[in-house]
Amino acid sequence: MRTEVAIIGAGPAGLLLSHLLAGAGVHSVVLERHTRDHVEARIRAGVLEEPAARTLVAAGIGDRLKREGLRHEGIHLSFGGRRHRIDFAALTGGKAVTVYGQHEVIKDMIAARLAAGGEILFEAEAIGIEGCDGDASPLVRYRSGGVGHELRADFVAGCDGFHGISRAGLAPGRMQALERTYPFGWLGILAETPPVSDELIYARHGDGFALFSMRTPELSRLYVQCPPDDDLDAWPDGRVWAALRTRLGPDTDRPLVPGRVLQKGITQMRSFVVEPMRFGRLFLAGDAAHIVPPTGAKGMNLAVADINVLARALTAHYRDARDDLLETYSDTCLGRTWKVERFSWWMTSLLHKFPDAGPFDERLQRAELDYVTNSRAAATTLAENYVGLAYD
Ligand code: RFL
Ligand code: PHB
Repeated sequence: MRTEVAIIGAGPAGLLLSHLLAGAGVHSVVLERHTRDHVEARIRAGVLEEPAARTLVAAGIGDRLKREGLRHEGIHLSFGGRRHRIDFAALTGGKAVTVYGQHEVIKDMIAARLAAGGEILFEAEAIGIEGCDGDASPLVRYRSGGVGHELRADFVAGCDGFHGISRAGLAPGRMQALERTYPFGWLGILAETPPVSDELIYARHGDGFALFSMRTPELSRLYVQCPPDDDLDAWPDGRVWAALRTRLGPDTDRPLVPGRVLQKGITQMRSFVVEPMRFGRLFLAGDAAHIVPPTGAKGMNLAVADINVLARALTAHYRDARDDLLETYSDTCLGRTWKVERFSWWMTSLLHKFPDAGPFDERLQRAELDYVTNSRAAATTLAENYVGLAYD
């Protein structure tokens, strides 16, 4: 099989790329190792920053997002038994974020691609990429239905997430992986319980971090900090609700009412960036190239930002025979990525209980929370990063 751009992975990065390329008349094939049902049911991110939501709307895949997404003009930081609101709209000239589940974005993008005749091959697992460094067309080998296949393309987009194979295709010796791990994880639940607040609550408590988020007026998404290697068995529902009640505290709009838990999982916390994000005709985007801890709600948004740059660069190649944007792809993406890495690390440091923190570190953390909730300058820094730094 032959295409112009071979895309590995049908997550937000891969699907958005195929959609934007199709809009520019560029042919692509998406290879996805899982079934359509599996990728549409994967519960992950929930917050779209302003530039990412604008990208989806401009691409014609934002109708349901505009209808069903919840516009949030602020968040709450909770500590010392009280909530403090960060007013995004007032601090950023009217900007906001949209609460809309990543799996809903995925459903919208898959439906739009298939309706337009786009090629997404489900249960097709890429197993090798060859010949990226040269003028000849690279080759992606994949397995589908127990049989090996080949996909030849002008370019390969590695959108296969943190555990994908694409990153291994970068030039050994000429790439660098930079990483920080954190001494905790997040236990997350999706539960049938009405939101305790109209906006997200990020809570710093002596027992550890907790986050209240939501999906719909009936469905809440809640997280508690847990040891990094904790087992799900250690967290029966009763323990999760008790931890949430303690850490979120009584300062909520409505009391927390335990409801049916629909989904439960543990996420490791990691910051990771690979440099450069390109090797010849292979371009990495999204989690394949970088990971952030979820405290800043940035993972899916970073994927959208990369794809914005990559789609523009590939379109310039095909439409205008210009390769300068492909040449600068990695530098352009890394410049913004590192600012988002900084913000996600900072939010994580601000709100979690670090097992080895002494009284000095705890006083500093508390001072930082006091500062960010009392200084307009500090609150503006948080707000402008949370609603999303502008694209170039
Ligand atoms: P994805 O979504 O991981 O998609 C990669 C796809 O590639 C497929 N794949 C392969 N396909 C073919 N052949 C292979 N060899 C393959 N290997 C892998 C996979 O099956 C998959 O379908 O990466 P992408 O597109 O870069 O998107 C990244 C986002 O999914 C991720 O950053 C976010 O979910 C992170 N994240 C959040 N991001 C936000 O922007 N806002 C949030 O509020 C937010 N909250 C979160 C999060 C992630 C979480 N978890 C579970 C990791 C909350 C959580 C709990
Ligand atoms: C979510 O709704 O899943 C969510 C919200 C904010 C975050 C992380 C996850 O920082």
